[in-house]
Amino acid sequence: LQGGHTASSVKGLCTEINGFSYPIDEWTNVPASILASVSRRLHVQPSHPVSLTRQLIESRFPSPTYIHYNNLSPVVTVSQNFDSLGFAADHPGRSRTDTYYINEHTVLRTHTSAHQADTFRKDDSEGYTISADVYRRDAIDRSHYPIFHQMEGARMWDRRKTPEGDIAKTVWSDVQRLPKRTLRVEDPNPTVNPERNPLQAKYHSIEEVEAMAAHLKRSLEDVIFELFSKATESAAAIGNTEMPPEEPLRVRWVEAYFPFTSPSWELEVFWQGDWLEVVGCGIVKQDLPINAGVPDKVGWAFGVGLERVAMLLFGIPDIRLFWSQDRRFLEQFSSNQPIKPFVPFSKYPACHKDVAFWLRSTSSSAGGGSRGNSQDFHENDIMEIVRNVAGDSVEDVRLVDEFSHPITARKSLCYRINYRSLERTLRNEEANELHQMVRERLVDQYGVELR
Ligand code: FA5
Ligand code: MG
Repeated sequence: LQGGHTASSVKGLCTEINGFSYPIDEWTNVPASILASVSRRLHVQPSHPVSLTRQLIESRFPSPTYIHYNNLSPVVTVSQNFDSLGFAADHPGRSRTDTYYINEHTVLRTHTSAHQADTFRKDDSEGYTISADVYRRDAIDRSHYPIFHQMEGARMWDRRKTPEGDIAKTVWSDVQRLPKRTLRVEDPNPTVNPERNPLQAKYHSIEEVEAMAAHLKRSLEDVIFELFSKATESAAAIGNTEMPPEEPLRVRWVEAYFPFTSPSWELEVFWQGDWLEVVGCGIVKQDLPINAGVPDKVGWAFGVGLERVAMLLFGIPDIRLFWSQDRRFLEQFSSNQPIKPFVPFSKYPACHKDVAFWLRSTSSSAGGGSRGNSQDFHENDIMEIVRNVAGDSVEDVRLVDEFSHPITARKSLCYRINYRSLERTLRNEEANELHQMVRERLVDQYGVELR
């Protein structure tokens, strides 16, 4: 498997992570390849682009108002990751096909929001950011990786510290102190929508939520301006003039849903011809501060994908590159120089190989979900096998064919695996060997019948 030295390993009936030992059980699904990367912590590696991006965003949330946390352990309880945030018991994010379980009660966090409740409880500051590695069983392609980095941010106001407990006026005066940037902002929806984006009327007045929403939106627009005006300069420097620097940057606010905020939004940025979702955010559901023993605090929270921003900022074309230890990658970034666009090293040849198979027939798969979601096979399962066998030597895995036998109703899937290293040319025998191993594991682990 990838990664020679590691701080973590699966040993006997326990998993060791950063010196702590966790008993395994029938929920355990964290492979050694993931454990081997837990110690990498790209968000705090000096001069790494994920770390530089973190620092740029943190600089827009200055102390003493905001405290910056960068060292929280990735091992959290199911309760921290899901229950404390109000995720329903049957939320798909909880399933073993989507989340890495260390055991029944313990997971690798799937988002930095896992620390919201604890931070509200412990932290007496007005705001914070939390940057960290997060883990998701997910598809394989150029913008998805099973480990990525998020930054969570929050700003809270305390009713006990404001006259008559009404924080609207205080928040508006804080809004006035935020920088006002020249962005073209599209924000067509009212702040609340009774069905899709409701006010938490039991806890907040509409005036308070209008004020907090303005503070949230203005704060994030400031971050986007800071980052993307730098990225624009950087793109112009390499002659990429698809977005001329003199045009104001376009952003738009879109209604969203998260179990732990209401109302909620996503912020999208118009970047080189496309609208890109970069941030999810909203007004914190009051259950969180109430359950954390700080019922008088109200405020907003956001979560941003750091790789997604870094890819735009530095023009990095493939998310696997962040994990590269190749000097041709690492030496292009430095905290002492302005944002400089990444110069890709030569692209090595791709090698496509298909694997087609019949799923084991189960009564539940007849007429069941799409994309191979029968009871004993999920698309993320083949993604995981490919990752464990071939690591970063695979660029993407795509479903290219799917059909059900007209009489037996058995389902057939065909996936195309694109073998391509970022660092060297793969020999054909190497790719064949990897592919053979993927085929064998599909049979061994999921009982499929190869075609
Ligand atoms: C969340 O994770 C919420 N916790 C964000 C949030 C925080 C909302 C606080 C409200 C309040 P989401 O699953 O959309 O939301 O992920 C946030 C960002 O992570 C996405 O916008 C995207 O930039 C990034 N992201 C998601 N999956 C991947 C992946 N597999 N690889 C790389 N980046 C990803
Ligand atoms: Mg999202």
